Amino acid sequence: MMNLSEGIKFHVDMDSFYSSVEVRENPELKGYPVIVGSDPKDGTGRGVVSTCSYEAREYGVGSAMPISKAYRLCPHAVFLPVNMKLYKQVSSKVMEIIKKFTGKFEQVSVDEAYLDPGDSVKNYDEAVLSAQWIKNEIYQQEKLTCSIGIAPNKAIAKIASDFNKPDGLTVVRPDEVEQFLSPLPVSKIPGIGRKTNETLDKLGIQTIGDLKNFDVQILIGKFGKSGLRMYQLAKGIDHREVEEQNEVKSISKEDTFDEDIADPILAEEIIDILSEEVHSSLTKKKYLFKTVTLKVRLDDFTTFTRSKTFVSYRSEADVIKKGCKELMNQFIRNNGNCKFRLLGVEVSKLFKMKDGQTTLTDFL
Ligand code: TTP
Ligand code: MG
Repeated sequence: MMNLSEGIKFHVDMDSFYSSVEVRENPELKGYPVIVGSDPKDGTGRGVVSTCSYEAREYGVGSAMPISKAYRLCPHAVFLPVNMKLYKQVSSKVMEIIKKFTGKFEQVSVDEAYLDPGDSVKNYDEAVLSAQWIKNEIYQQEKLTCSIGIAPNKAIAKIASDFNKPDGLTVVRPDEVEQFLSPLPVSKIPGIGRKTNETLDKLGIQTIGDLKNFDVQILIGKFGKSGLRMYQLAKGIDHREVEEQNEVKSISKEDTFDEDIADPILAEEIIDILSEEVHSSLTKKKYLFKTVTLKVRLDDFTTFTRSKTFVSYRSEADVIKKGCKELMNQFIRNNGNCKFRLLGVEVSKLFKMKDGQTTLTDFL
């Protein structure tokens, strides 16, 4: 049975993103097959297609295909180089529009994001209105289309946004999950790539319905943990939350040395410098920390981390320095003489100070 308490999730994905931006910038390209990727060099180019317009997709061209093959399939297409700077700028503007929507927002790539509207949307009808509002805003402001999926969880929302591209809006209500998923090919499940698809095919599994009815123990035997995960997704189960990423989880700085460092005094000096750098970034971003972590890589490439957590939030550079030096000396005591190839300093368990708060005293 579906878990109905998961709420409503949205997945927004821009249509043929890079090529749509190019067409917007050069309207004379509208309606033509446009392929964005590396130079085709009259069919001898060795790179790949990044993406292409829906007109080019009719010729069988698609993302990640060798550009030479794309050239063979559609030699009269307009081939354009990747202008990442432009796509990133447009992406930021689009994400700003999506973010305005009430609820939780999680950007997952240059052109897609999840939303959890929380209590601001009471039912699927209201969700549809919100999605139409988002689509409309993006189009009005950026002259670009996107597709949105609305479903009880992230995985189904993502599959739904892809279901009716371009300019689509697909809603999968909880009682429609099974009939929506079952006929789809397993490759529609996020994370199932070509190799997994082939293995599943050999087991006689073509559709998501086939996967759902398969013996989960055999799947676990073949794929381990991801076997269980794909089985759950086939049943429409996905408990992942929409995670807002504006929170910084840690701040760190590390250095790999030209020559391994055996002298503990020198290692301590390096820790002081790294700690100062971490502290400066911490202060700029206005965070307090509770945990300091030392990372070491030895001359044989083995890598260790050692942490120390304080009971209260701290802000001082000296606490980072002293904490990491203690951790290093402890490490040397336990492991004998060490030759360090890399040293790193990290602070985590962060707390963001509010505007106007400048010191720990303000916070306490
Ligand atoms: P996608 O959203 O996967 O593709 P898309 O937006 O071009 O088309 P669709 O309408 O099907 O969503 O990827 C977003 C961008 O990421 C895409 O425009 C180009 C880039 N990309 C690559 O550079 N290489 C790839 O293999 C893929 C899949 C995408
Ligand atoms: Mg896209």
